[in-house]
Amino acid sequence: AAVIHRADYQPPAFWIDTVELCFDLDPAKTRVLNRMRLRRNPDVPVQPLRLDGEELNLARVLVGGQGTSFKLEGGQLVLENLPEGHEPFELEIFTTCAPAKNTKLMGLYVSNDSFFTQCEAEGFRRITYFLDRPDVMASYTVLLRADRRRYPVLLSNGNLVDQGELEDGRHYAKWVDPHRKPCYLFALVAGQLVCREQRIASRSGQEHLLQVYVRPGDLDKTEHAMNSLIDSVAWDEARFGLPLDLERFMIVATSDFNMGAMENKGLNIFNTKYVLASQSTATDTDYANIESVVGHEYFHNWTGNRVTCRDWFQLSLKEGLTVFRDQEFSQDLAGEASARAVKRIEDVRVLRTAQFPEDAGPMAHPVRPDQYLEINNFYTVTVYEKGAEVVRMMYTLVGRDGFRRGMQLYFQRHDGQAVTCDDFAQAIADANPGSKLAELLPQFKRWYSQAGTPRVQASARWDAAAGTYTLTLGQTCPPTPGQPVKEPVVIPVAYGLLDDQGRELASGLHVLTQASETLSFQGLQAEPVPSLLRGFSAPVVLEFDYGDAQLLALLAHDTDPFNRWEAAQRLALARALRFVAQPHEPVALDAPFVDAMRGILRHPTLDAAFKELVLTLPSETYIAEQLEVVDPPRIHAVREAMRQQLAQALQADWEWAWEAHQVGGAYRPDPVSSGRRALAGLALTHLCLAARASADPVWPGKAYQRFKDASNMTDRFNALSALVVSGHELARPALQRFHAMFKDEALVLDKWFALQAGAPDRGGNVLPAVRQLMQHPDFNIRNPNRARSLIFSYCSANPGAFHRPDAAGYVFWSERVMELDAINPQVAARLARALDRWNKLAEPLRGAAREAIARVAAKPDLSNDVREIVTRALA
Ligand code: B3K
Ligand code: ZN
Repeated sequence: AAVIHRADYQPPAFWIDTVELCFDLDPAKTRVLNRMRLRRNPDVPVQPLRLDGEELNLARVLVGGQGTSFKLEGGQLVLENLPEGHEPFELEIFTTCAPAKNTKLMGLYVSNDSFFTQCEAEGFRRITYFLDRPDVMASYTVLLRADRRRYPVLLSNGNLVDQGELEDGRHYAKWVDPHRKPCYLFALVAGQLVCREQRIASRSGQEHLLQVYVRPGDLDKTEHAMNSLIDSVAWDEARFGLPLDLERFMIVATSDFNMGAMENKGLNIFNTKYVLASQSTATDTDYANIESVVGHEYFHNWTGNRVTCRDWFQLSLKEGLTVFRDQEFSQDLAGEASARAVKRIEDVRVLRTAQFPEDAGPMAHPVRPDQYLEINNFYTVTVYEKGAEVVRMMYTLVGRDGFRRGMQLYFQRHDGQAVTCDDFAQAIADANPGSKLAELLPQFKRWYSQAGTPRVQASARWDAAAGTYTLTLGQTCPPTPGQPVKEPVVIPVAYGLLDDQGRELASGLHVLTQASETLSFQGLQAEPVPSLLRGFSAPVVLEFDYGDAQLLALLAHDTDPFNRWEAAQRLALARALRFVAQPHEPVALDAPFVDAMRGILRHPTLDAAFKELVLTLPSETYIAEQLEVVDPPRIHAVREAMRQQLAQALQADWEWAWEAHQVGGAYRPDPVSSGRRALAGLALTHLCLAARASADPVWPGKAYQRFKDASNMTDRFNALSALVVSGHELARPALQRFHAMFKDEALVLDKWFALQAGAPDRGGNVLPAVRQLMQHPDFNIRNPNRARSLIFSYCSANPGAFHRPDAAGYVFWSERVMELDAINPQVAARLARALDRWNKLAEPLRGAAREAIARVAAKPDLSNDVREIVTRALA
């Protein structure tokens, strides 16, 4: 297979106007008749038609009803003797495929006796021969035929126009999608499903039918997903003037799914993890994730489906923008400013712990990549989350109303088209003449073309005699693979200056464009404290040599909640880095830091959710990113020791926090209640940790009691987790009991596996436990959720346990990557990325990790997916 380059884009040689698909669904052998109307693209030189296909059995090809000659070349079906001229002609292709054998979960596959499809990015070619590229948009008519008893529900995109009985206990359903679409948005579902439905009216009075389909027995877990969908429809109409354009909008849940969910036109297919919720099985975080993923897929209906991508290099056109939209949706639903800030902090935490490392490692790529071997490897945090930050910077530069105008112009210009990231940026800029974005557009667009996280170096000078404060802001960006030299980008820096009483002396937005710029402030009485990059106004690393006193002042007074949290992170990070660098000194937290933490925990007015974020130490991954050479077990030991000290030093405060944040009444996953439960949970963990030191059984006993009596999964799981994290002996019976209680709840069992695989390592005990859990009757490596819950939780989310000096973690990793690659290359390639940062590891880990990657790379029959990851890692 060859590397694909963005610069090689060519428009298609043919257009496909209409597609009629007829399916005879059978798990072993499904027959697909594909009747298309095509015509030559007049803008392209005359050439053969090359249709993509994969793992298909070809039975017949007819052109205009007549047999024709064809070739199969490298998987493609090549037709040379097609009618000349530009008149449309009819092409019929008859193929079969084997959905029951489809373990890759791309194309048409079977899960729990039902049929599902996944076509993005290039799965449609596993269903029929086609121009499998997003710039070919066609009108679809779909006829589904299947056994009535086994597959009573038959769904596809658009409107149901006909249904009825056939011979031999079979039945049929015919669907017509009123909207043209690229084939990656095609979907079908067939099986024994039940649905919750709701009729709604839009602002204009238009009626719509919303449906959420699940397996019988799961209906009582669909209320939250339905409510999230209703909220999404209303939000997009209110905030962006974008209405639902379909009579019927369906969501279907499946437990075998490679990712979170898929925005197929009118027929979204979801991982059960992002649909099913009840208070007894789902945590507050699950509820929040469902809301955001339901929103995300729904918002794709405009940003992705109505306007789609010209080619897959433009993926962030729809993904970055849609993540930005789902983030705004969740913030708007959260309501108050403080709850919005909590969501912003959570989003930035994801960006910095997952995207920054990606941008600094072997897989670094621009938001709009330039090349790929396997496009599925580029559904990344860079394309999604950094892409969303790029959209957010545009939003910051043109303002809320300006951004809405820009979106309107984007749809006016491009509705029904397949376009590029440039087209989007141009529309936002053109709708805002005179804005900084319009003025700086070519430079701004470097955010799309340059990989790597820019660093902003800030320094300050205080001239007491003149009362002048001067800030110098510089920017640099480290080289990334294939991009040795970087140009300056446009960096919106939101800032404020505080006096020593915490009063705000100045605030504003500085748009940094040069390698170095100076700002000065006159007439000040005393040296101010700078609050820089408020709200995380750009996806950069801010380097400023803050002193403790300044950070403590920001933590106490900043009006920007993001920077208040950030001040605490910086205080904790500075300490963690110091301890990591001094392996022979004891890890001892200083009183000012502990007192500041106590001050936040006991603060009379701050939200519980915000307190929980401030009192959570920076993650091991984030600490590791600050270092040139990384020893993950050492970082783990330092972070654990810091947490242990906070547990003991603040014991009375944690006790107060636990008591004061109990939530009574009916369960509600709203931001206030969730925040209280989160803080109480954090308190309980610290109390169990403190009990470890004193051997006092009271708090572990209380945790066990709470674990047994909890009336919701959040409290129950937090209590269980407190026992596991503190390593208390009650963890074992609690885990057993938890399994017995939820043995029939797949999503809860995933939590059970994940908790054990992610537990703090004590003398190397986690890997043997993981190996043993691989033998558990409930483990199944073919189910992506289950594989992720056990294998990924260990390899990707538990650095202290994974990076063992004996390299046994790496051996386990290489075995699993190769085992999974034979089943499901997409999942295998994700796992392969667990060793992305091997080059930074301290010896002997570094050498051992390299060897493990080389072992995988040496396997002869690797998928493109895994090959691309390991090749880049070793480059
Ligand atoms: N667009 C899909 C992701 C498809 C992934 C293909 N490997 C889900 C989403 O981003 O909404
Ligand atoms: Zn998306």
